[in-house]
Amino acid sequence: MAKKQAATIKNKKAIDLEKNVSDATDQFLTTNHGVRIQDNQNTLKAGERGPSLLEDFIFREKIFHFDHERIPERIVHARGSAAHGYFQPYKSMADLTKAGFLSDPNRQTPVFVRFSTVAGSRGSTDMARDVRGFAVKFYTDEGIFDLVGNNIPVFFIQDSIKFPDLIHAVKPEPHNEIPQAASAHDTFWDFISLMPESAHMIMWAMSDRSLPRSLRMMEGFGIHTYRFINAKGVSTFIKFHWKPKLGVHSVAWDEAQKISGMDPDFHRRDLWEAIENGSFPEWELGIQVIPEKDEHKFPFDLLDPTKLIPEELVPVQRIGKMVLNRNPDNFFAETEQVAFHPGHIVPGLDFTNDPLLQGRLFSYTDTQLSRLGSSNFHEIPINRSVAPVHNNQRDGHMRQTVNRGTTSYQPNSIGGGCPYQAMLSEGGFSSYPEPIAAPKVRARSVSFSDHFSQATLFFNSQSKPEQQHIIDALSFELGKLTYPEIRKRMVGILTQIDKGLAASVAANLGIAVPEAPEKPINQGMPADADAEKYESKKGKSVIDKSEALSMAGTIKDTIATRKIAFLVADGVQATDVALVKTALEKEGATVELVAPKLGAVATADKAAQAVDKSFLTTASVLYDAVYVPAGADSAKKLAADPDAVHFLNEIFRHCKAIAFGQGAESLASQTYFAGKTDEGLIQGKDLVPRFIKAIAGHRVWEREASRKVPA
Ligand code: HDD
Repeated sequence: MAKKQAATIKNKKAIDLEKNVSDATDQFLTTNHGVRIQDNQNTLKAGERGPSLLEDFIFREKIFHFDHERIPERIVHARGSAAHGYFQPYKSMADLTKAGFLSDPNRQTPVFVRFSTVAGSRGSTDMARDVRGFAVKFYTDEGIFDLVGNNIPVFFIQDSIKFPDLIHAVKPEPHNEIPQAASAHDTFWDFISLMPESAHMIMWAMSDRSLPRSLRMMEGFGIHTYRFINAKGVSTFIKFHWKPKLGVHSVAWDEAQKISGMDPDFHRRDLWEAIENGSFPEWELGIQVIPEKDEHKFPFDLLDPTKLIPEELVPVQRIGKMVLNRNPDNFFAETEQVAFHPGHIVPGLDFTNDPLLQGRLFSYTDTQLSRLGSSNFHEIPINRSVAPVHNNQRDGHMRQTVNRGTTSYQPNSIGGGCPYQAMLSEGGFSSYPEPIAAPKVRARSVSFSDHFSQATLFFNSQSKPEQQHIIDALSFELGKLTYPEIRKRMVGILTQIDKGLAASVAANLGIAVPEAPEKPINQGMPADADAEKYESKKGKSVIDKSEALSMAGTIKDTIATRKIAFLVADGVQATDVALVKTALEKEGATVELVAPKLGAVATADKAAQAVDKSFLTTASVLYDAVYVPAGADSAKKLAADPDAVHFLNEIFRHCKAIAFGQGAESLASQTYFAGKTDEGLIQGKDLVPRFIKAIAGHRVWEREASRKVPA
């Protein structure tokens, strides 16, 4: 059913891409020039045992192509996974923007979305502690719009001239290329400890937001303030949000590290499988709307990308939904060659002067040239606009378009003046005429200098377990450093965010809390600057807490797409397996039977019950919950199997739901959580509904406070 549904939703872009699809079914093997190949097993030789001959054009072409198969990976966001889908607005937004794709609730706009990690190479683990990229390409009728965001609403730096420094600091260190896909090393924290403007972002990056359970369970953010422009030319400031229908959920750090070993493709596989199973991931597009007159109403600057607008001050309006319903046909052609650019916008949208956004507008075109190798990268099928493209740009490497006619200049009379400019009423893009009268300076506005109040707001808004995870993450990362002075300097920065946080991290690091942060703490100032002016300050946040910043209150009413392990051995009760499995699957979860070995187990009534995985080929960290089905014999066998006991201890340690069918409770006595109770440990009456509720609740994080068990 899933495939069929995906096929019927195939959209315009899919049809467009199909022009380039190659399907070898029932076809001869040929050279790139169409010559049928008779022998693809042997090179041409002078005699069966003789040397190869230079004239072997078939071999030469094949090896030539192979030798050039790789293109440079992205400098950042190299590791990614993507999917096709569509976006549809709930209602017309014409009062705020003239963008066509937001004006008609009946219009579906094709999208291609690429999720990514930032620091790691193309082959690195999905489960690194890292920010996730969330880049959406809208193939609108008026041209391409790319919303190139992240799963965190703020950024490390305020000015894009610092981007190469930030990335050099976080990437593996240059002398030994260690560590891969990790920020827990000297150069990153050296840089961060000297850049107080990173304080807010660091709180997010050290929180569980950087360990998503699934790409489908992440929020997305446009980060910068953008503009909507309506047909009358009125501009309104906008912040973009993506809100996942399944809620925002994360894994535990210990779990993340183990997943990296068990299944480094964890997120990629999860996204792929969900779409193949017809459980199409969905997000709602949200906007925060700030009228021009309110630009200076906030105690922070709307142009500062290290700040967010708390939802309590400006609520997020949900204006449409995005559904991902089709996996790419070919990873390289689509996911690797897709080229995003914040500068791809359409009429009805415009930029602000956020200095990070302004730098990005310059950077991304450059990257496409060095990565894809040609100024014609827009002609690669995945990058092509569905709106017609006509201009006087010509030629270049790998040009695909065959332009007809004799004119490639404007004005011309020979070509009838074509292509001609579009008037505003004909959909021509014109930039918002923002008045600017200013001296040319290299400087930053003092309105950017409060680096701590929103970091504190974020920390204060977290639940107790979330706060503990931030303390643990900072203790882990700073604990990996080899320069004690960087640790100390970093703890000094933490004192500006929260004294308790600084004290807890310092205690874990075995150092004293510095009396005052190092001065001058902002190394980001120009050489001969007025130090006072550039000093980081802590302003006052308008609110003390913002619920939207915590994941504690996220959607917890569904177990759709959750993966549940059933531990089984000989003697398991088949009726109980079937009953609980059916109940969970009815709610959209998937169930896998895990046994000591592959094949089948013998049920209590001597039938064969096929199993999906063995303890050798899977692990608890790849599941959201575990059920031990009824059957005293099965439970007894599992109790004697160290792998089964480890499975249970580990899933307990990671705070997931555990349920025991009738007669299987005895297995708990072999575990480290024997005799314990909490809402995630379930047996007895109303088992199924209680189990479902516990899985939907995601984790019993409170368990960690008192009951960490060895696993
Ligand atoms: Fe960037 C890629 C997101 C700041 C320069 N960026 C890239 C991707 C995402 C972001 C999601 C991957 C897109 C894909 O999947 O292909 N970048 C951000 C966000 C930023 C940000 C949310 C801050 C708010 N980036 C940023 C700055 C610069 C760049 C300040 C440079 C001045 N980013 C790049 C790049 C990349 C890129 C080097 C690498 C690959 C690419 O562009 O296509 O040009």
